[in-house]
Amino acid sequence: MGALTKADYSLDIAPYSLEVSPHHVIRTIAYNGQVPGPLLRFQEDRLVTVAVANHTDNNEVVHWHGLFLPSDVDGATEEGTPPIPPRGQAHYTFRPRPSGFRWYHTHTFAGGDLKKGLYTGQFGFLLIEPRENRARYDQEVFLALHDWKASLLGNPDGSMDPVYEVSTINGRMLGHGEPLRVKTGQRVLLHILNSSATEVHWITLAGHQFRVIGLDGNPVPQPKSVSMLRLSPAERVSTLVEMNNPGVWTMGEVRKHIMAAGMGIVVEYANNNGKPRWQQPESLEWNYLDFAAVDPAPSFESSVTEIPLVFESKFAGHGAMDRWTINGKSFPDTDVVTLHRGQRYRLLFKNRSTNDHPVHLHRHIFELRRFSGLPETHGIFKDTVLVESGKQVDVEFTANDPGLTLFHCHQQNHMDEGFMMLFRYA
Ligand SMILES: [Cu+2]
Repeated sequence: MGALTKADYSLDIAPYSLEVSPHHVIRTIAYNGQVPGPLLRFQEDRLVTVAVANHTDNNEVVHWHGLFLPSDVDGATEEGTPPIPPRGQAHYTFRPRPSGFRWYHTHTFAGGDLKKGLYTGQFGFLLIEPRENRARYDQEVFLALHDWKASLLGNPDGSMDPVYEVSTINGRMLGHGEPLRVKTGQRVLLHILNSSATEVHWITLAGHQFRVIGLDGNPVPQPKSVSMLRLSPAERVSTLVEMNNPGVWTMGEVRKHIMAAGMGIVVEYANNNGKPRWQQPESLEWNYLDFAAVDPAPSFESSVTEIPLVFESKFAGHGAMDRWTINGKSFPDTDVVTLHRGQRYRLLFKNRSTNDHPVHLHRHIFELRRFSGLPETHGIFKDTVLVESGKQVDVEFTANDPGLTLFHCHQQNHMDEGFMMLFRYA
């Protein structure tokens, strides 16, 4: 490998022992011997090269989540990105865009091996700096929610799902990481990522409100203060917190057993000490539409091509994980949807299963347009949306990035069990 220029980054994928607490060391795989991996800051549209070395015994690939990249560097082998063989190397060279809070992670198959894929520590924050900074803040903090030590647990119907022993924020259990140190009067910009392989998380900061300014790294039209955030796998929330309640507080998972498993972080004001205080949020509501544009949504246009996508599960036998289908077929046998460049599409996500699904479209950003039983909405742009059990969510995007494009549920066990399909451009 040639010498790297100063603007470049390198990632080493290798086995790593993560000390989540003095009593818990987790054998996993990480980038550059740290969890999360290094924070990558890219300038929008400025060519960058990331050199990746794979020191493991398995094929790897790095996906740049939320970016508009050519299929051969996007980081999904299904789109044609070459895998990085064991002990091999790859260079990813691209112009990062759009600006915003993105992330990078492995995009490999795990199947029944719950120590592979997104069950590992292979994830990191990626910030694409805009030409002008919009948010004003005193401190910028990146937090990743993750779950560890997965095993399969039987459901009443005999099918299996992963459950976890340990949950962390930035690779540490509550009380075992550095506290988040703040000062009275500060405005702290929190960029929160759910990097869990399969779990949705609900987060609150005792004594404080979150002013949500971005979803999946994209500014929302109507920032609003809430007492609790919900993040499904792969989702990000960017939020400003006014540090106006001096003390020592806990930020963490609203569900007691998940916080007990470690998902929390102490927020400590300067010159304060003592036991961190915790309180349940006033409201346990989360609704994407709280942040939508307030002016009436443009009505559904007939020039938009609708693509209905029906999600269903198939019982695969006692002791097995369910199989998943889109329009009746499992990957790699799912239909390939043909897109025409410049055309506007409306994806109709119809969830006819008993699970919620965080579905993700590669290489594009879509606009939330309608949730079951509600009027049209607009102004919220995302790359991942949680489609709740039994519900329908409609999103729109313009086909403007030719190349093979993967669409899948971001829950590792669901994508592994067939919940994946490809779009191609005509
Ligand atoms: Cu799913």
